[in-house]
Amino acid sequence: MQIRRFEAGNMQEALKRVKAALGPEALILSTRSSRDPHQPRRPRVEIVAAVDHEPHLENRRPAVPTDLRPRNTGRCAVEPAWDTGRLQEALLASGLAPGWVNPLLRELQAKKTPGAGTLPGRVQERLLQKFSEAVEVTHPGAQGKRAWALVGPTGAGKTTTIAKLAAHFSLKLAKKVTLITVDTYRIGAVEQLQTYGRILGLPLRVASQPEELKPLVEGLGDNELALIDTAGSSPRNTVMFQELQDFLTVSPVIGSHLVLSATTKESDLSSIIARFGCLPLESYVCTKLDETEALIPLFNQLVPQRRPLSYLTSGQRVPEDLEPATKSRIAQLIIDQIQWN
Ligand SMILES: Nc1nc2c(ncn2[C@@H]2O[C@H](COP(=O)(O)OP(=O)(O)OP(=O)(O)O)[C@@H](O)[C@H]2O)c(=O)[nH]1
Ligand SMILES: [Mg+2]
Repeated sequence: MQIRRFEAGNMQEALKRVKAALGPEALILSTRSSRDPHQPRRPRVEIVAAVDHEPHLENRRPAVPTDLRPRNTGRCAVEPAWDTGRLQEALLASGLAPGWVNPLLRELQAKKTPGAGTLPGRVQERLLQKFSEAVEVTHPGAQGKRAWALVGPTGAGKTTTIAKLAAHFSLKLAKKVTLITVDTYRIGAVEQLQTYGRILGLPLRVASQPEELKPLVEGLGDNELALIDTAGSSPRNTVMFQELQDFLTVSPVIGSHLVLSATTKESDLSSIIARFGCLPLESYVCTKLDETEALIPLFNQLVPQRRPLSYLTSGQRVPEDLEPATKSRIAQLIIDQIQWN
């Protein structure tokens, strides 16, 4: 196997260099964005790629792979067909993690689709199917626990999502919902949830110690649901994190759901997920999908690892801007992020 490093000013250019040097079968092992050390204002992309044979490109294949050349049908110019190399380029340039793209392409290649001559519409259809299969979703309302705690970093949208869920379950599904907050840190946190409780006509309980939370959740009946609001925790705040863990492990009735904002940058998402991963997490709630055009960082962190998504939120309106996560919806959101040219 030959492994090489390539650098360029942007992803497209770096991928072009990989293809020129190693050929279309090159496997992308990693991608990294940084700054030019001599001109810090200039972005730089670094790709590490490999091939498991010696590339003899000039002998083996033409500069432009034949199946990418527009076909002469005798009628008019047709769209260039797609091969796996071009597809890999589009997926990586859109930000999908190489560790996700390469196995996906191998699967598609094994099934001989998309192959030479495949048109973009057909490629998208196949990808939609593949992404749908890859996405894990869960519906905690159907089989889950009776008390749900929403955890996550500060400002991720925990309290707002609790209000949306409370409205959904009490008004639409006639569940008896109790709001509980253990967030006694932030000034105004209790009042924020209290306001929602008043509007929705739901009781609010405050638990300032884990022992106070235990009886509140263990007495819940069949048609009852408790939604527990927690204080935003930074992955670096060890003391606060330990306290949160004490609350959430006080009863097996409690299931925890990690709230992640789509506006968080990928490296932060990764450390948040690692930190909160020590809690018994049942699902991931994705918020603020309306606030960014770049959803790939979030899906990079959730889909390839088969982390189950439960709800998506895309706006501040309570209860409208909440939807249960479905495989097809998420697959479509991923497809919509891909830059096809
Ligand atoms: N645009 C948009 N804003 C949202 C969404 N969800 C929540 N917000 C807003 O994000 C802000 C923070 O939301 P909160 O629900 O208070 O967040 P939190 O996680 O409870 O914050 P802390 O309790 O301080 O940790 C509020 O202004 C919400 O209206 C969403 O899906 N889209
Ligand atoms: Mg809050």
